[in-house]
Amino acid sequence: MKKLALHWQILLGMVLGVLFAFLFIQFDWGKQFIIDWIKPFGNIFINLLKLIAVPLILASLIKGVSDLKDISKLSKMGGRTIGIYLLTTVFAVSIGLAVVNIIKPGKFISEETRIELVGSYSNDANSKIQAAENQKKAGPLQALEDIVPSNIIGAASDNGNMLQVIFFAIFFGIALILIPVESSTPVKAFFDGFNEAILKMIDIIMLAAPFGVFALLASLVAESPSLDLFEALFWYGLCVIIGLSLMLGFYVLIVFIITGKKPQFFINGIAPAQLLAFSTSSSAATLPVTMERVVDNLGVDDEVASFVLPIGATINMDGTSLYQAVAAVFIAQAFGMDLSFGVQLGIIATATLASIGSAAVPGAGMVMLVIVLAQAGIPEAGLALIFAIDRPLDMCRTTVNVTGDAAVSMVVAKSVDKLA
Ligand code: DAS
Repeated sequence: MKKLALHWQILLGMVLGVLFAFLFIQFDWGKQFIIDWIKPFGNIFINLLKLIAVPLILASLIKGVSDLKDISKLSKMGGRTIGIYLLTTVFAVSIGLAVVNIIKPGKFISEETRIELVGSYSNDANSKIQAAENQKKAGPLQALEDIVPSNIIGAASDNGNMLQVIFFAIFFGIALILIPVESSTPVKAFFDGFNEAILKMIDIIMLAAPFGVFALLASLVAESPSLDLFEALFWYGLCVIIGLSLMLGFYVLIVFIITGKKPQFFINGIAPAQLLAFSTSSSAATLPVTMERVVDNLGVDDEVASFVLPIGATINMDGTSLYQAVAAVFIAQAFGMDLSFGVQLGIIATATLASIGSAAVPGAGMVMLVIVLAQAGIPEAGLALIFAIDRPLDMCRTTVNVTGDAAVSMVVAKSVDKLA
């Protein structure tokens, strides 16, 4: 049989996981069997995703920041590009927070299911919820103070403060730019190779995704067969889709207002790249087609496209940042945590940074979600909740990531008079 594309394998794993669990919980030994013999594989899969988060931040941010030294030659376009990318990402996160706070998908989870959830992940959940409570009693500049680590190993440890790792990575990257080229070249070469290896590790981890999803969904059903969890997951998925759709509308509007190009022109121009992004869940794999469509069909000068798009594929992931904000708040709601406005502002910062650090490969947004959860004091155990339906959402958010890159390349081209 022709090998099924990974996302169909994952969707199959989801369905089989649910069916397998509903069948086994008919027997009185079924639930315990799943908890003892199936759930561990789901936890191993989640641990693999958490394992890769810190090395991925270090590799992709150090590489990304130290590569920026080329911008000095293109400072006008470079500064504008990075600035617009940051603005669209912060806007995307804000859209995500608005949608998830209005729809409140977590409210579909019954109280007993919530208690079961906190119970089944108690070691992780309670410590995180307690940490978040402590955070509230902290002084006004505590959040700023917490960003600067006193020990990078401690910062990278399991309960570490992810922003501290990001702080170190950016600081180190800037230092790499400032030291003599003969000194920085071997270090940059090391981190380029390190980055490649980490991306390969994500590829391998994603191969295990169908089995991981099977185990996660089977244990989810076995531990709380109540349908309310699935209803909550449905509304969570809907929040992401609504937010992503609003972002697509935002891009069409921005392109029309700033460049005067009609919506139909933009949509027809970028559609083939969107379809490839949807089916591959990878901005990197789609980049060649995005480049071709933007130059040949959207009128962006080649010099602008070849600068703006590769940076965009790496650091501009508006769909991912929106998804991370929705996922973080949904998990908090599922665990009965009401996030203060301050914590949600923190999510804007960490989701923006996490999406910058996310690699342009399938599942990267999920890996970096660990940062947003850790920073906001939300139990990472919640990943098990949402991973089950992550792949279809990855397909959608990658489509938005690519569309955002194309829209920004047209805006930058227009601003330097290089849009046909
Ligand atoms: N799949 C990633 C991309 O290629 C996005 C994500 O995982 O969130 O853009």
